[in-house]
Amino acid sequence: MASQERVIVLGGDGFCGWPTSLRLSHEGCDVTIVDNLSRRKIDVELGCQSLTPIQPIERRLQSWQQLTGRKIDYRNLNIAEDYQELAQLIQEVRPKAIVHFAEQRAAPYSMKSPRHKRYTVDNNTNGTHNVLCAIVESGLDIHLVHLGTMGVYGYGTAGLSIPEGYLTVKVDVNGAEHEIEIPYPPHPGSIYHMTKTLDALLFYYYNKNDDVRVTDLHQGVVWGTNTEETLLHPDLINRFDWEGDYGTVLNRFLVQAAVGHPLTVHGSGGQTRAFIHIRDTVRCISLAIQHPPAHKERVKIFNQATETHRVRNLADLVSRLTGAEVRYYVNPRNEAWENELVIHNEQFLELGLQPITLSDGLLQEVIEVAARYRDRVDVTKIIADSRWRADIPLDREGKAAQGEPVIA
Ligand code: NAD
Ligand code: USQ
Repeated sequence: MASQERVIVLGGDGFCGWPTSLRLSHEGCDVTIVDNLSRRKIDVELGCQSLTPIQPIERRLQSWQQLTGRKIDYRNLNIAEDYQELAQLIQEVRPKAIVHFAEQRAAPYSMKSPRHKRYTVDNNTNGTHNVLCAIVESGLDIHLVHLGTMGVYGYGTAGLSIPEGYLTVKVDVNGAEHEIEIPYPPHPGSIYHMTKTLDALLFYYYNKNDDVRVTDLHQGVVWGTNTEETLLHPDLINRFDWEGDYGTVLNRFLVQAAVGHPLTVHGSGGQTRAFIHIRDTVRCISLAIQHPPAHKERVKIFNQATETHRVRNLADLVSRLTGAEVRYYVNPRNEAWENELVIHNEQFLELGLQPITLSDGLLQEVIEVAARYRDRVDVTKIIADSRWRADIPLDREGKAAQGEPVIA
């Protein structure tokens, strides 16, 4: 990364945004974080806290400066509401790139109630639109790097290897066969995932109409917690979600094992998902900033995931490593009982990413972090109680038999 490049990181206080901000600063960028701290407020709403004791943003930034001599600026703005302030900030900073993490990112939280559904759509869609609109208003040549999700594709339901954003299809025009590339058909599985498909349409439009250069990173489930930079000092520790709404599956299983809770497999555990370690997340974002699309190039889409795993296999792996009991729960979600998932991810590999995988020993690191902070876990908040439909029974005991769907 060329030094002194200015980058704005929207959502830079969050799980992916914080280590990314540190990495970009370490690489020599002048980083400005924008975050309204909504994620910290949602912790209060849910009565939970990060497994790891995260420090207030001011202290995080002060420690980073003391340790490295590098200053990161911070603005508390709601990008979905404070349009004028956001537009002014962009004019002031004149960034080369904006990295956009600032969305409500939990599928279960987005399905909790009408209020949560509406908040997720308002926050995510308005936020993304405001950023695009402010980039155009600024008249500056800014590359927008957005964190999307593998979930926009619907996890391999078509039975093919999922391409990086665009699908080649054959169409019959007056008896002659033509090959065209279309955006992969959206197939979201929650209100949250749906907002990412709406984002994609906003990117398509602003790219076509205003030539805004956009990279959309279709990221898989992130696991792990530490990066090289967050390990420098306890004040820089990254957040670690484990409860029923925000905790993602592998990190949750590792925390459950640490506190002696059965591993909460939803349904048969036949769901296959794509995964990436947080250290690869920060590497990928740095690579994406260094390789922007050209002018007039369509939205560049990367599949930001390094391997795929079936949920019950992850549970078995964690059980083998820790001795935890694996238990099958009624799936609170409306999702395929079993699915295969094969993905293309060559673009980042061609740019030099050397993927971290589950076999690289970093599971042990997460097991140690979970053991160190297990006293901060409220076990009553472990079960996911957000249901996709009112007719799905809430299962707090985990008595669902594997192979017997409770809801078809
Ligand atoms: P997070 O909730 O930890 O971080 C998001 C940050 O954005 C929070 O600090 C929050 O306060 C801030 N924010 C939200 N709305 C805002 C607004 N309107 N204005 C200003 N700040 C706002 O989430 P994360 O895990 O870091 O995820 C970041 C992005 O990566 C999300 O867009 C998510 O969809 C995507 N992603 C995450 C994962 C994962 O497993 N964590 C996987 C794939 C994609
Ligand atoms: N699951 C369990 N038990 C649990 C938790 C989850 O069996 O205790 C299952 C879920 O039912 C689902 C799978 O594990 O089938 C993944 O769930 P998750 O909570 O780990 O991930 P998800 O809801 O898909 O969302 C996460 C992030 C989101 C991101 C997405 C990437 O929260 O921001 O977009 O991963 S992806 O899954 O590729 O769409």
